[in-house]
Amino acid sequence: MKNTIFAPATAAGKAGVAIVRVSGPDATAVFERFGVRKDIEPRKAVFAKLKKADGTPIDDAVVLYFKAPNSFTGEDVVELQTHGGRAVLSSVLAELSLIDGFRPADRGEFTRRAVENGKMDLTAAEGLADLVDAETEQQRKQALRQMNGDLGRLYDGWREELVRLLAWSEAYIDFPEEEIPADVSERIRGKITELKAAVENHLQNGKRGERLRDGFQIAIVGAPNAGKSSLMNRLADRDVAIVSSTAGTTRDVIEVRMDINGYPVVIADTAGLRQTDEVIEAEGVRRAKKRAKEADLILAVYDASAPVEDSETKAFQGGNVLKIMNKKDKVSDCSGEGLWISAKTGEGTDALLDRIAGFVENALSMREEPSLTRVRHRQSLEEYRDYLERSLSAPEIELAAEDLRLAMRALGKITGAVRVEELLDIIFKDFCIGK
Ligand SMILES: Nc1nc2c(ncn2[C@@H]2O[C@H](COP(=O)(O)OP(=O)(O)O)[C@@H](O)[C@H]2O)c(=O)[nH]1
Ligand SMILES: [Mg+2]
Repeated sequence: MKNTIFAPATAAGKAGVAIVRVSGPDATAVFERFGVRKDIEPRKAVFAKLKKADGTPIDDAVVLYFKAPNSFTGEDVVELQTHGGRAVLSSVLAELSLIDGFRPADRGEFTRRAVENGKMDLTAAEGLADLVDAETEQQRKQALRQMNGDLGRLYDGWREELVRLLAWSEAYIDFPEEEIPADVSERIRGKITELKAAVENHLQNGKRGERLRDGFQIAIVGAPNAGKSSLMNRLADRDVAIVSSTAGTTRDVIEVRMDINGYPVVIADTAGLRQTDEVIEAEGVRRAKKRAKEADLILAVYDASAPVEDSETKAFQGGNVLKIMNKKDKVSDCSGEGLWISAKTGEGTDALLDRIAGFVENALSMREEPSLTRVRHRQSLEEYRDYLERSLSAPEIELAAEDLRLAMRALGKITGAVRVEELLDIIFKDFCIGK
């Protein structure tokens, strides 16, 4: 018999109302324990005076009952909405832990039960976790979409197609001479080729979903004293990095998270690029270069007033590099190539922000088809694609069919149709308690 689990569903701390959620076969034992009348109708808010077993009052509360299977977890669920004081909450939790078969919920356990009871697939559960974590508007939209099953439906569609292809293959294997059209093997191959093209396309635009979850990465690079830290502070609108005329001040990578038009952006200020014998600074330069290599967008900052050419920064070229001429206020001729700004006065930084927003939007904006959002999706999808590919070059139809079965398994791992317990443990560890 399964335990009945309980946990606060609201964040810890003082608040107007706190919600404690109980789910499991014995959830309705709560009524008796707290001296609430037992004939509570499902889905109806009921006012109740919660009492301890010895009859002393705990708090006035609103009680909600969701009868299985019509609840979030698919089990009997009881919600106690009490006042949000710490003492009230700990008193309710202490009382719950005394009920037979009751125990505190693990991280994500409510959602895990919902998945196990077929209330949602794994991608939807992940979408729900992302929705709780969403910090920007676009992250929220993507998470909501995934929670509502868009991604799961896409993969289910592919799975159904595979089931059909497998059935055809098997008929072909079992009755090679009977009334199966001669071109069936060609038709199967054609369909597999289509599926493969679809997943390849999906994998390509997939980085967008992962980036929207983790943030678009921008690295500010340039020579010492070019004004990188000043620019970082300008963009973040606060003093995050130390600005100084002493070259080599910034040594480690300093990050700020920003919301640009609803998109999450991580801006990194880095150590100035120059040859140096100083060990710590050299490490800083190494980290700066590494960060730039991983970035989605590089802001290459030049000191427009400097008399010498900056060849280290010039090494950064390409479609994801924005050339920025800083210290505009110090020079009279601003006609050269690049975006001219003054990190000191703020001139030109609005235009720069617009340019950045353009890059971010182009990289992260939502497409018609939902995007994969996690490395684990990518890994399974690559596996799936490889099996499709292998089945196309299989020497016999029996082997091709086996590859299709393996491809189906790889897809099933993403949605949870194929259950891998360790995988579930990893996924739900990222959840909060009470979700
Ligand atoms: N006149 C002027 N000085 C600037 C500008 N941006 C930065 N500085 C100055 O240049 C020096 C180095 O700035 P900092 O941001 O620390 O450069 P970093 O080494 O590239 O991070 C400081 O003295 C800043 O005040 C600017 O746009 N105009
Ligand atoms: Mg600096």
